[in-house]
Amino acid sequence: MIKASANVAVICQRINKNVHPKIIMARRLHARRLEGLDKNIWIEFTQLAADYKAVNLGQGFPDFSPPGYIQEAFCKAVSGGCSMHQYTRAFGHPALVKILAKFFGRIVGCEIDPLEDVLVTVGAYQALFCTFQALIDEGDEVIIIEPFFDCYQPMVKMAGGKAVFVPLRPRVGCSEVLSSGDWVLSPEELASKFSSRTKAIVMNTPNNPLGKVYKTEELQVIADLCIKHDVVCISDEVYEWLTYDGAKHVKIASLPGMWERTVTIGSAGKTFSATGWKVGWAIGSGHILKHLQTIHQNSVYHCATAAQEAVAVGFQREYETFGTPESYFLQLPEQLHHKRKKLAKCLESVGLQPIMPEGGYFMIADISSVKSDVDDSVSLDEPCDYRFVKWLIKKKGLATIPVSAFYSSEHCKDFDNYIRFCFVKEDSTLNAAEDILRKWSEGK
Ligand code: IK2
Repeated sequence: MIKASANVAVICQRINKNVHPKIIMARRLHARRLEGLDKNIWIEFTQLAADYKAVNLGQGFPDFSPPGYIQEAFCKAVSGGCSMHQYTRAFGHPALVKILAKFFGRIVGCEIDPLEDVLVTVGAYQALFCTFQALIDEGDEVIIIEPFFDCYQPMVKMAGGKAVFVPLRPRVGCSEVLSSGDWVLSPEELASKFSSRTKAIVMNTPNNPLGKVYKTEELQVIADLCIKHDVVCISDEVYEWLTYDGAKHVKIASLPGMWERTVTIGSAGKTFSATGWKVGWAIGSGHILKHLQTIHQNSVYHCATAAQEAVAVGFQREYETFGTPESYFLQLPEQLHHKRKKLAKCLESVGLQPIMPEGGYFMIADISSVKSDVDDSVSLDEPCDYRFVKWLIKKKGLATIPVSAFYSSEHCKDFDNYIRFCFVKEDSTLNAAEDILRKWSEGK
């Protein structure tokens, strides 16, 4: 902030030598709602990983290409004539909203109107932003289940809402917690968070960073509370196709009485391993979606046409091959299942106890037995997992993400013994990470 104000002062001095910097700096430039939101783990740790040229198991993006057919679809779209280079329909390219409605209508088990019940956005990020802006008023409470994708909290705050947190906890009596399925919500604790001020609850399945895939019974507890308290459910399902060992992704919108009160959020970036395309969507009943459209038309308005066209082709193909070995929605989890096992084996062998994810492409691991290796050169003011991750990047050349970043300040102290590894990487990247961990372990 000081830096930004100083820059403004310098620029103004250049424009008009008579303007004194202090006069410019006396005015508070930023909106109050931004206070406390300037830090961001992706900005911080992606930069650090790049600065130290670390092997990157940090941020969640594949280091391999999307499937060939969707790359071809993109190239075809780009060379497909004038209309592909111009604005398309503001709330979603017609071909894309049509196939999204058809595809997800089949899964949810209800008719989805492509024009009223679907909004295409700049990645799932913008779908989340539109949802919070559209539904949350000053003073509304939003229940967030921890660990949570970090942007939910600042987005609730920017909308004027108050985040109320409820953590998943390792199941009582579970001596060795080895699976994300052992992390559960206490129905009583969850129920205690609902009040007359509660407007929405945000959940994420399969969960980032834990990998938990909520079972139908667990979703039913949430659904019953939403119906009882007349609350909207915001369900972030960007990893919906990535489940392992028989875990089944269930859409909360498909439970009785939930379609009318759920906004389901998805991402083509995660679905087709093309995170740079930044195509996402929100799907829900038109009486909710129309408010998201209002935010969209007054902010982003249109999303990139060619990328939407390519994603539409991708979904059309997946619709036709659904449930067959040709489907990318089966091929990718199959590929990741092996990478997940490979990473877990490696972590175990160096004393980092992994929690086996049932879904998604992240794995968290307990650092309690190895964290004493961190030297004193890093700030002791920071949580233990932040210190460990920084040390691992700077001293060992391996980038991961601290798990306490996915918790509120009230609970982060209880969960700062874990770090997150991303395994949607080439085997050569995973091998390079394994080499680093092994050398470190042998040198201890
Ligand atoms: N929701 C969840 C749960 C996400 O994980 C993401 C993307 N996360 O990637 C960063 C990381 O965790 O390493 C999003 C939403 C945003 O998706 P999109 O890229 O489509 O905007």
